[in-house]
Amino acid sequence: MKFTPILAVAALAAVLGNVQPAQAETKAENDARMGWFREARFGMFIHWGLYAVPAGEWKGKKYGGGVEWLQSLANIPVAEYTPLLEKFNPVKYDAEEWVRLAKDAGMKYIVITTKHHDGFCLWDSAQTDWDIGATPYKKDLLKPLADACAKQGIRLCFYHSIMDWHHPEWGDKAAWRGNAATAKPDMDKFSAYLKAQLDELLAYKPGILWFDGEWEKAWTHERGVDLYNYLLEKSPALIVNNRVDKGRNGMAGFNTGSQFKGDYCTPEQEIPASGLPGVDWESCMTMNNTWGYSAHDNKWKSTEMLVRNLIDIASKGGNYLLNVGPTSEGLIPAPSVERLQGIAAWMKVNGAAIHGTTASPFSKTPDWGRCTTRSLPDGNTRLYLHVFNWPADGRLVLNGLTNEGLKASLLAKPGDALKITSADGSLTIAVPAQAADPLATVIVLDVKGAAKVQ
Ligand code: FHN
Repeated sequence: MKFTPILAVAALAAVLGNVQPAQAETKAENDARMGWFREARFGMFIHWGLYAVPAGEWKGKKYGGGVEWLQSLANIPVAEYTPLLEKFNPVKYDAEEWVRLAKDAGMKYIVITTKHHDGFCLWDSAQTDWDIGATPYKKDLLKPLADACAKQGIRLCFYHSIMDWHHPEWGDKAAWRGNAATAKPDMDKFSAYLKAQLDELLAYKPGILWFDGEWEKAWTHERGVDLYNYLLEKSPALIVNNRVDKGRNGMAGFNTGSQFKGDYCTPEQEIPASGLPGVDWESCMTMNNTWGYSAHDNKWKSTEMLVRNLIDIASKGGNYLLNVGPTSEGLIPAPSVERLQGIAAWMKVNGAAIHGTTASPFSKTPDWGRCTTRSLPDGNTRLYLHVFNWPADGRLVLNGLTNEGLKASLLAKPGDALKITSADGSLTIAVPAQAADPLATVIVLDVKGAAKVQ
């Protein structure tokens, strides 16, 4: 897990202020629009497309990293990549099962790749034949997911790559694409295609449009601003990430200036050292080392690491977007299912310590674990203490917490009160000899008023 040095994040905070809200939107309107996202804290990312067919191998060579990039990694010209259409036939696809897995794991939204960089579309678009309609499967893959999400109360959200290696008018050419022959690509034509496809996708009423592939020079800040405004005009409740524009600072994902559009920042494969007050953000991460399905990438993170990533991110006021890469038959890989079920077991007991919480009041990450916070209707504050390192002496010391402690217990055993003492500007909780959960044991502590930490 890579941490952004605190200074860099602090410097960004100085520049950043707030991520650029929609035009002429009041704080109250922005709070209303972003409310469900902040409450959610946890979502499922799905990278699915033709790249699941070769699954990270091409002409006998295995590729590492994000194998959704295989066309580029293996320099596969469009003409050679196109026959993959014939082999993409997800007959085992069960959208209901996918949504149930996500819901059980405590994920409140699902972001699926409607189109990745290779330009292949998971729905039958009127704008192109380079889509699911040209495969043996033929049927729209997004509609069953939309129906299952609606049925199970999960927000359906769409990833959409701006960069499009298949479209002849995409303005950044690379010889291997085989369509580099377009001498002067017309980005106005490409933008019209992009908007026409997004109009089709808006019909599914997505909660978020998750843009990506904005970094090539063909896409400009001006086009990003225009697209953001176009979408918010059409769908005022929509949330759009900061990759619609050109503001993100690489994988750190935070905007480098308030002129850039986007409703939240998007660190990738990393968790910032601390959140930024007033800035919405979401860390997207894989379970192994690839977004798209790879038949040979078995470097799976442990369930403990995934749960602790979720806790770490929530304690900094961010969301965790955790990825699965389904096979070309439509199955989520077994190791991913196993981890989602492990997360579900922890969330079943501890979900209240994640959903609807806000960042820790401790400016420094405690060495015993992490803290998430909930303001209570009576003006008091509930602290969820996620203990990774259980105190051997039975005393959990919260350095600098100067509030009066009202009550404490294990989240799993609300009826068994734990003794609270305060001295020398710290609050101490007497805890049982053993941790209840090796992944993280949560202690609930209610304190008087707003949390005060020296
Ligand atoms: O190039 C993509 C990559 O394939 C993957 O989709 C990630 C997920 O956020 N985004 C881009 C890399 O930043």
